[in-house]
Amino acid sequence: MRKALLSVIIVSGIILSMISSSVTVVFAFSNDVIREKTFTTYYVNPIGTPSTDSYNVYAYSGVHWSTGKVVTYYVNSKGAPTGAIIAIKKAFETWDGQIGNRLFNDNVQVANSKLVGNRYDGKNVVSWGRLGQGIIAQTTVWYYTTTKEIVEFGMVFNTAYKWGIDADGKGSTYTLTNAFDVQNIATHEAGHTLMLEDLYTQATNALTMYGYGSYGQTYALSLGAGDISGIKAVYP
Ligand SMILES: [Ca+2]
Ligand SMILES: [Ca+2]
Ligand SMILES: [Zn+2]
Repeated sequence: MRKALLSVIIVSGIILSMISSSVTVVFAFSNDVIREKTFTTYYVNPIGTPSTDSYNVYAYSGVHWSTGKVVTYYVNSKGAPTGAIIAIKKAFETWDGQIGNRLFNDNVQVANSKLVGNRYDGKNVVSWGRLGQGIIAQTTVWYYTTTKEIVEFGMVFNTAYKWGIDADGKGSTYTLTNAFDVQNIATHEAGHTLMLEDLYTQATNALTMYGYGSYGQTYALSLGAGDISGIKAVYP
């Protein structure tokens, strides 16, 4: 188990966040070992005007879905706003559209209320549930350490926060206050299911893989230059 903790204090006074990542060995199966990696998205106050989304940088772990794999996932919308399933699908398909729509199954499975997004149970599940303070969402990926192939993912959105759907679905006329747009955050989390990693520098704050989210944020709906370079590099 590896843990990295980094405290970030932004001196203008309001933001105090903590980044942590952990890798856990789940179990050994035949000659390979499955590991679990969880990505956590933390709340920050709005960043103001974002930088350009033409910034071309990404971070990639080396872990990936196997060639030819079609990934089917379930959405448990209990606790989610109306329209969440469509918003989740749009988030995944925003990435899929960059690689010829070959990875994520267009037919989203509607999950029963017992399926949750943080369990290694043979199903890729997106759900809403209670997470810790300051955490917007968490995505977990299970993968083989030897082949670096992904076995399963899960995603949980924190019900401690309000969630909504951007009125026009584009992000240009955001109307929600004190709520996170489902598609905006889901597009970031979907990037983690591809094993793209968080970016934290100020210059990357308009990219989808920027590691923080804030109320009213909608620019992660569309991919920036670095995001597109990332998925095309991982899934050429
Ligand atoms: Ca698709
Ligand atoms: Ca699961
Ligand atoms: Zn993230």
